[in-house]
Amino acid sequence: MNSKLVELGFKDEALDSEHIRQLDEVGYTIFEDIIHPEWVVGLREAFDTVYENEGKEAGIEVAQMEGVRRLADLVNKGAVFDNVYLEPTLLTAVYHILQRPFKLHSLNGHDPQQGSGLQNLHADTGEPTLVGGPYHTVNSMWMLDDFTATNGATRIIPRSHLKPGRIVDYIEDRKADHPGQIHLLGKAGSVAVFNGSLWHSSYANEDGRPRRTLHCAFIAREHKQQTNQREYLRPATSKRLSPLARYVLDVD
Ligand SMILES: O=C(O)CCC(=O)C(=O)O
Repeated sequence: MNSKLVELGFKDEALDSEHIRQLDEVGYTIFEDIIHPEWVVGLREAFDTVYENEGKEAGIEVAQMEGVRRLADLVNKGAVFDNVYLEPTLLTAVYHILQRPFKLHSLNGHDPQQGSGLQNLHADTGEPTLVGGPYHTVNSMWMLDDFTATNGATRIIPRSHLKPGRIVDYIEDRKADHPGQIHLLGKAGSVAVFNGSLWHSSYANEDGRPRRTLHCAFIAREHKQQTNQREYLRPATSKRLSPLARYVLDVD
């Protein structure tokens, strides 16, 4: 584990061998019941409140998408989000993949509406993939609602983090269904974690049921964050951050 995290009081969680195998060989795993039911309720309420308050501006710090309720910079949008990017199992899995110091890349929200949500398959890492690493990013999907086959659950291509180069070297039409794709299905309260080199995308929500998620992404410390937390840090957030949180956010 990253010695700086440990020095700041972080205690890693032992990951069981099946989660480790999935992360290494398939590129993703799902941790069930990570988000306590009361926290799920609090996160859902905060998601809806931030979206309502921000209106047309929602998500603007990172990206907006037609037909998707997007949110961004959730680090500064409520204390209820503080423990998302410090969740011990998640941080342990992130270190397992990256094998070096890392920081938050961004904390965003994503809820595709009925008939919308289909994205191009993509990797989150700008760098071409080298088989066996080093890898550069890790993403996690915090399921605030059940992720089902019909509400736009994230699609992924298992083992694509083992393909050298870039996705565009392999796929021309990245919106089209891929023969190897599967969906990240899970109950509200689960967190899916995947290697940022794994090809994935949001998918069309057919039944219109809510599919609120938080994207909590991390990046190796030598790279730039998607959201520059130093630039965006609000005084109210700064006041309540622990030294560990400040390090993970890289705000000092
Ligand atoms: O929310 C999802 O299903 C994935 C979204 C995604 O990959 C993105 O917005 O870049």
